[in-house]
Amino acid sequence: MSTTTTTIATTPFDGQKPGTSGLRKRVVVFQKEHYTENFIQAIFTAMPAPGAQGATIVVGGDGRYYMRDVVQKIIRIGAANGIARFIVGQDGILSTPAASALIRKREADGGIILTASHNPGGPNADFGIKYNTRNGGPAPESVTDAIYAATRTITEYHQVTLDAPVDLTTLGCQHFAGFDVEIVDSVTDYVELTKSIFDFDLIRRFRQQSPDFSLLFDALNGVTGPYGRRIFVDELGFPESALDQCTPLEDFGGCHPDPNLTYADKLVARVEREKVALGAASDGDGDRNMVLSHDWFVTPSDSVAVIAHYATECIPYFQRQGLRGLARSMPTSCAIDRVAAAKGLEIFEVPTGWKFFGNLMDAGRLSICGEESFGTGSDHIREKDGIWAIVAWLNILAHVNQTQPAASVRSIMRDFYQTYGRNYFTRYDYEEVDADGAAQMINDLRAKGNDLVGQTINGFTVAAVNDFEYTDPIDHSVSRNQGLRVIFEDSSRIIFRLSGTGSEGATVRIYIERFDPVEFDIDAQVALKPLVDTALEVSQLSKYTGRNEPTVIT
Ligand code: G16
Repeated sequence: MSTTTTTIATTPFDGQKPGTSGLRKRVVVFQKEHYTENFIQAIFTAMPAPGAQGATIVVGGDGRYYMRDVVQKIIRIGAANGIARFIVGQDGILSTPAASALIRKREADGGIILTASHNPGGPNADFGIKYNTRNGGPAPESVTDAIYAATRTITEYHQVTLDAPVDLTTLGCQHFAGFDVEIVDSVTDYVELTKSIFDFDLIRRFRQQSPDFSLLFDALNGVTGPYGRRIFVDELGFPESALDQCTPLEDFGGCHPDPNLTYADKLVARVEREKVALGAASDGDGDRNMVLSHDWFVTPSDSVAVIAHYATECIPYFQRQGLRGLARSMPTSCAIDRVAAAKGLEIFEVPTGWKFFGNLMDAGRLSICGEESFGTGSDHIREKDGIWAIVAWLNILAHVNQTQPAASVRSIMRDFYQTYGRNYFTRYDYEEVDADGAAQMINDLRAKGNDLVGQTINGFTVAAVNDFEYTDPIDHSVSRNQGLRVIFEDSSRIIFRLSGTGSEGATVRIYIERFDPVEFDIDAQVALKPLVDTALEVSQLSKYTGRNEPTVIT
């Protein structure tokens, strides 16, 4: 099919700086004339060497409103910038982990993932564009900085003109003058990869031998519905009733597709009412996960630590290659550190953002990592992987039940605490507060940091106050101001951070952690109440933000 290339004059937009994970804004912002085109052009301008000419890229997203329009724009602008091959999920659909897996499997030069992750979708909600590099992971800051710089100086973008939109529904390769578009099944490669990691036979046997064991997977109307159906129902044999909200919708059915106790309230209620043994959810684009049972909520910080604890005992992928090292984001609880110490493994503490794990994985020093923000994963890909974490729990449950019949999520957690002690953890989010007030609060806290040292507040004596700074052990890049930490003499911590993924105002996050070596059964909110009060007192949060209650507690 013949094409012509046109060049369109444009001017820069303010604020096209990628955040924690790509550029996220309201759909109406992306719909402004030239706004999306500018950002896409900036990605191709800034693509790491050898650049866009002749490159292969993977394109797909979570199915949210406006995604299919943007897939067409990427193909037109990408082709005009020299992209030779676009590998696109059918109908534009690829979960974030599936996109990462595809970039790696096909040895593509990179990928563009269209998602605002757990943020709501629809004409009045959010959209997002994220660039991943050839390792399959989110672009590091050096690349996102280059993209941002390109958005600041852009004067024109290039696009090919096509007679009709590219057909995104028919599998196979379409040839155009100078480039190809290959439409691939969105699910198959990912399912094959997952089967190669876990012991599907063991899980099937466990399911057959444990008729009382029930699974409920809620995709929150996000992208993972078809992935969940293929894995949990077709492959593992769970009944169709084990699935809920598994049809991807452009607006996620009006829900907030974020797997936590607040936004996945339908799942939480059903798990309690129906006495479900393993309840699980993933977010809009499939990289986050939540795991719970009718009598226990597994914090993400605990979840990754438990998976690391059992990995080489029962998960074939880790039995084959061993554990190279473990890691967590800084605000994530230190439970995984205890596993690393017991196993004699390296442990890394990185800033919030999955992109910080990539270099360590590429260097062969990191196998399993996680974040308190419901992200869990391993070096099988370079994104966090919601379904991976859920299948990991099924694999562990199946394994432990071989020697302890009727072992449950709760009993596994109890055993874990008995071995390592319990890191109580909670996070308070104050969403969409006034950005200036939030920034002022952090600045003032930073300024009075040293004065706090030595003070005793609510019985906790401050040992140190500092801004987290990270030097990447592989490329030695430095990331500063990654969260303000108040550390107490008993090793309890309070961390203040502004989210990098919101689309309006600012979101303040307060992370609170306390270790208890012997008491495991206190309700986390009760165990942490004195520290929460301390955090609110130290920060004067309500004075700066006008908020008395958090939007979300996890
Ligand atoms: C993204 C990043 C995660 C990060 C999370 C929260 O997740 O990939 O690494 O932990 O945001 O970031 P923040 O606290 O800055 O909002 P996702 O699922 O939104 O891509």
